[in-house]
Formats: sequence, C-alpha cells, structure tokens
Amino acid sequence: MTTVRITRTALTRGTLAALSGLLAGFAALTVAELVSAAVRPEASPVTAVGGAAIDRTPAGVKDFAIRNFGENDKLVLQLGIVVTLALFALAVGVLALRYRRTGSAAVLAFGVVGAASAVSRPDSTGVVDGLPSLVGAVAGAVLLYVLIGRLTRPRRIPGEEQEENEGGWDRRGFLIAATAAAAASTVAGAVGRTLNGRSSQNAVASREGVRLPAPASPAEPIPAGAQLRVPGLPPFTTPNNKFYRVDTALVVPKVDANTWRLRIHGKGVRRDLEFSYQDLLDRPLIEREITLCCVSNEVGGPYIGHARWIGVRLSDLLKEAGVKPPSRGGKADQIIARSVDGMTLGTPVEDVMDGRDAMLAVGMNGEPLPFVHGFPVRMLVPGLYGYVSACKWIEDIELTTFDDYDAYWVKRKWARKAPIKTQSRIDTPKPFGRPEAGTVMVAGVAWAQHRGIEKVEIRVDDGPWRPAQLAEQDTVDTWRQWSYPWKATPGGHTLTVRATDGTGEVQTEKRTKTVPDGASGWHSVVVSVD
Ligand SMILES: Nc1nc2c(c(=O)[nH]1)N[C@H]1C(S)=C(S)[C@@H](COP(=O)(O)O)O[C@H]1N2
Ligand SMILES: [Mo]
Repeated sequence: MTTVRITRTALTRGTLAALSGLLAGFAALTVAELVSAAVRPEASPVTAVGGAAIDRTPAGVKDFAIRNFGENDKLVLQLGIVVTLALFALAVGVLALRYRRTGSAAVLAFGVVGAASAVSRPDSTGVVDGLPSLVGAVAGAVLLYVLIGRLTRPRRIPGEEQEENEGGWDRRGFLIAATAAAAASTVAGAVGRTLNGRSSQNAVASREGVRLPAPASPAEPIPAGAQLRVPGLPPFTTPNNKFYRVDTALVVPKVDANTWRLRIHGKGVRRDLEFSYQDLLDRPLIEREITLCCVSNEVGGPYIGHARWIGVRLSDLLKEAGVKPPSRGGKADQIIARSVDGMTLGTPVEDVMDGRDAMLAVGMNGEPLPFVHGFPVRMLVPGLYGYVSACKWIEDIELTTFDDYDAYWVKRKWARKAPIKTQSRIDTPKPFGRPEAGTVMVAGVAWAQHRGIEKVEIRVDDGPWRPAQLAEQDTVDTWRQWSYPWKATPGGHTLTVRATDGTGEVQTEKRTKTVPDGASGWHSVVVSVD
C-alpha cells in the first residue's frame, strides 16, 4: 500500500518536474521574444540559433536540406530547434527535481548559447543582441527554481506542525505558480510578437507607397512564339508568388525603403557614393527579361525562374564612382555586395562592366520587389548563378579583389566564380508518367544565360539525337522553351535532352554535383507507354 503510494507520488512529481522544465523553457523563449522587441526581432533566440546553425551548415547538408525540404527548409529547421529545446527542457526539469540549482544553471547555459549565437551573427549589432537570450534564460532559471521548490518543499499550514503526509509537497502552491507562469509567459510572448510585427509595418507601408516609374529603356516585348502551348510546360514568365526562393534568412528582412541607403566604396573608387531609394527611382531605369537560377539546382530541378526586372544599370553607378574594370586597368576585380542581414556575395567587376544588363533591380514583373525577393533593392547579373550575383536586401557595395576577400558561400566550399552552365530540362511527360501510345508532346526548357540557346536535341532510349523544335528566343539572357512530337510505342522508354548554347558548345554529359559550381549532365525521364 505505502509503496504504491510513494511510487505514484514520485511519478506525479517527476511528471510535474518535467512540466516545470517545459514551462521554464517556454517562459525563457517568450520573455526573450519580448526583450527582442526592444533590441531587434532578429536577436530572438530561435532566429539567432537557427541563423547560426545555417551559417555552420556544411555545403552538402545545405544541399540535402534544399533537396528534401525545398523552400520549407527553414520551417523544418525552426521546428527542429523547438522540438530539441522542448526535449532538453523536459530533461532539465527532471534533473532539477534532484539537483535544483544545477537545473537552473542548465537553463542559464542554454541562454548563453543563444546569446553567443545572436552576437556572432554577421548582422549582429553587438553585445546587446545577446540580451534577449540572457534575460529570457534568467526568467526561465528563476521560474524553474520556484516551481521545483513547490515540488520539494512540504506545505506549511500556519499554526500547525509541518505536514509530512500527503506526499509531503505543495501541490496547490505548484499549480498556482505554474498556471500563473504559463499565463504570464503567454502574455509576454504575445506582446513581444505584436511589437516585433509592428517594426515591419513601416517597411510594408513604404513598399505599398512605391510607384515604379516608366523605364527609360523598356524591355522588348516577349515574342508570342516564346511561349509554347504545350500542357505541362511552365509559363515563360514565372509569377512572383511562384518564383523559387533560396536564401539564408530565417526571418525575411523587412526594410523600410524610406530609410534605406546604398553605399558604394572600396578599392579603385574615386569617390564614395551613397543613394537613397528615391535617388535610384529618379535615375533612368532599364527594364529587362532575365532568367535567374540557383547553383543548388540539380539536373532537372526547380530552382529557376524568369521575370521582367526593372532597375538601375549597375555599371553606370560604378563608372560614376570612378571604377574601371580590370581589363582597363581597374584595381578591383571583385564586387562584394552586402545585404542588411549580413550576407556577402562576390561578383567579378569585369562581368558587371562588360556591357551586359547587370542591374540593381527595384521591380519584378511590374511590382516593387516582393520582400522575399529582396525589397527594396537587389542585384542581378545575367549569366551568373544567384549566389555570386543576385544579392537581395542589398545595402553595401564594396570594391575589392578575389585575393583579398572570400564571400559567404566561398567560405563554405562553393566556387569563387560561377557562370551558369548550359542546361535543359524535360517538363513533360513527368518521370514515370504513363502516356498513351501515339504522338506524345515532349517539352521543356533550356537555358544558358548570356550565351543563349541555339539547339535542343532529344534522344529516345539509345537512339540517335533528334532536333527538338525551339520556341522563339526572347533574349540570350532568358530561358528557351522547346518541344518534340514523339511517336511513342508501347513499353518502357527513356527520354534524354541536351542543349547547345549560342557559342556552339554542346551541354556536357558529364554528371557533376551542385557543389562547387553547379550541376552538369543530361536530364532523363523514364516513362511507360500504354
Ligand atoms: N541577402 C541574400 N541574397 C541572396 C541570397 C541570400 O541567401 N541572402 N541567396 C542568393 C541565392 S543562392 C540565389 S539562387 C538567389 C535567389 O533569389 P530568389 O530567392 O529571389 O529566387 O538569391 C541570392 N541572393
Ligand atoms: Mo543559389
């Protein structure tokens, strides 16, 4: 009888201790959220730890994450952090039942990790970024100490001897403290969230206030024949909400265009320049069709999109700053573009100044840049993968050399220079599709930005290469659609595509991984014809 009762009490206390750990963790995070509203939203612990984790992720793992979770990779990471923290919190609670001080110390240790992560982020504003984690951890540690106290201290009833029966602990006191803590934490978290949301409202308002001027140099209209009418092909122009997104930002930066500034400075700059958003809008704008793609795109992958961009010609700004390309004696061969979240991307000065339409874009498909695509201003260089050219939320352009500085991805094993490789993709039929025998329209896209696509060929099984019909080319900086009417016979077949770029070079068969400078090889699709 007694044994049973003790066991049950121990079990309940153990469970409540675990719950105390969870409550302490919850309090720590919500208090941190509240404090981060006073510091900056990005300094909240989950964001900071997540960001630091992304920074330390090896190239292979990052690729794995993009492959498996796609654009949900950040959500998966945040969930992972929260679940891990919850498990630790439960364990710390149980530990605290035996070692009350050690439990609280463990909560503080987590706070130190969070603070260190926040301070070490590239966009950190200094030691204040550690405050949310530290203050949160202190709140969590104190709460755990108090709650565990209720679980270990016998209840005192005034005027009576200490009660040793009924499990010997203060059940009522615990429940009151726990409920109060849960309520207070929820309020702290809600207030913190609201305040953090408010800081982005100026940015949202500034974006809504933008009227993009008509471009001084409009894009040629896309020829009607650039879009094939084959079901299963993506539209030539990717709608903004369908455009792929790849970046390291756990929280999308919300920049107020009214306070945004861009600085141009560094090696070979005769005079430093600074621009406001309005300064850029007041300049003659160019409008261009440019297809952007990611170095992490596998053969046949989805990380490519096409849009009509509007912006300022970057070489004009550089010339105004007195910059010369290396081929004309310029001292700097690399541009480091820095974003508000501390990302750095390195681009060859020569490419930006060789006459191509490298730009600081302010508009995408007729609207101001969406926040996820870099509002207020991003860089674009036709022909280069995004990670060496397409800096979103840009705020600083520094001229330097490839010898002197390695940008973010280069420090993580990616190549210093990365022109886009000639690629082609079969969009229809889909892999393992079951088309009917007869004429099947095989179709897809091919791209070799800034060189253009001259030819696309299709091979059925081990047969000869046959030319596909090319859609009209828009410009050399855009992708090109193609189609091939295939006389499909029943049975299993493998369709393979390869492209030839505008210089006459045939897309290589050699399969390479995405690291270090982009995947190569032919895209194949296996189908079974009924
Ligand atoms: N600030 C910032 N800019 C960035 C990145 C980033 O992580 N941070 N990622 C780059 C990469 S790898 C690519 S492929 C493109 C993707 O642009 P999108 O998300 O608008 O498609 O943005 C580039 N610009
Ligand atoms: Mo990328």
